[in-house]
Amino acid sequence: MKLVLRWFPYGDDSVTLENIRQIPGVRGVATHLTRIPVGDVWTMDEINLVKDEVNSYGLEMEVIESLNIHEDIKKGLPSRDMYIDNYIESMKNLSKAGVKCICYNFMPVMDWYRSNLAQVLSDGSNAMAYSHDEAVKLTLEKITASMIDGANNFSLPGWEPERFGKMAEDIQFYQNVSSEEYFRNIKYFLDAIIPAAEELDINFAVHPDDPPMPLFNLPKVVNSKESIDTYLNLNTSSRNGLTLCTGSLGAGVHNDVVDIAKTFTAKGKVHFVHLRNVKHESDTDFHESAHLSSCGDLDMLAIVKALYESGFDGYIRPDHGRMIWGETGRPGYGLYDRALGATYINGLWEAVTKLC
Ligand SMILES: [Mn+2]
Repeated sequence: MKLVLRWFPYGDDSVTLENIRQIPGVRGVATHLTRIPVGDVWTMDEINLVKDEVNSYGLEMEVIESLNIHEDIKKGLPSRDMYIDNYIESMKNLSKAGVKCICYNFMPVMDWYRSNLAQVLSDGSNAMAYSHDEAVKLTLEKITASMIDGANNFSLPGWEPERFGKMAEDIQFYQNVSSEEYFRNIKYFLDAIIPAAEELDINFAVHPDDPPMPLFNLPKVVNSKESIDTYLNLNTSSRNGLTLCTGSLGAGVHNDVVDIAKTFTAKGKVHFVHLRNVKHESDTDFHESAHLSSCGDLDMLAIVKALYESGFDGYIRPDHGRMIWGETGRPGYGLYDRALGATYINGLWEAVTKLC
């Protein structure tokens, strides 16, 4: 496995590459060219600008998170073919730059959501939290306003400002889209890009819905063992794989994350892992906890053991951390708690490789 950390370029991150290179065991970053609008081609010049900066710190840029999918592809509009062509062009350029894994999601309208970006925990730290009862009562305007206000002036991945103006209209659009129709749009996309991924030696890794609970009656995509299976069977190439996000899946009390890790890693379908822990406050409500098993509801050792014993050889990153020691930054993406998470993951990995 290769350990990476998510990092945002163009000075849009409180964490520097100098910080990241000093975390033991971290080999590279998972990054995203945030200044290119969703749907446009990622040019060689833009890719190399970021890659050269990453490489200059002795770090690798083999993972992209995310190469976002234009809403017209998700909606199945005639313009999707042009956006798919652009997507493949970006993949070709990323491959030339040595990228091996692309994480993305197919969630309509909004990539992820929390009702509180800084819930104060009992130890005085704060973390992102979700209350389903609170979320369903909110209007779209209140939701977008709370995400912008809580972002501490950093961009939020998947909440690009150009999307805000169209969100209400997009939500309306999906009220008439059945789950079957939505999955046909996914298959259309996968059947177009997976042959390119095979040719370019790039693994595709879909990120689960985050949170797994439905909001605004939008189609859910990947939020359970069954839906992962359905998604991966839309195109059976090994390139059509999963980002096993333990926190996103673990937020659903119906999910056995150890079993999911075992099942899909054994099938060679897990290309990227986001390791984090969640603590449930009820069946639908949770906050993001420290990575340590005893801080949340997931058995992190059992998950890492399942990955190792099933032959996992992809990328792992610590996922969202809490804000601790007075740090401020992009919610979920501070330095300290993610560095502690990385160190914990290193410890778990060393233990399973030597003892199992
Ligand atoms: Mn994740």
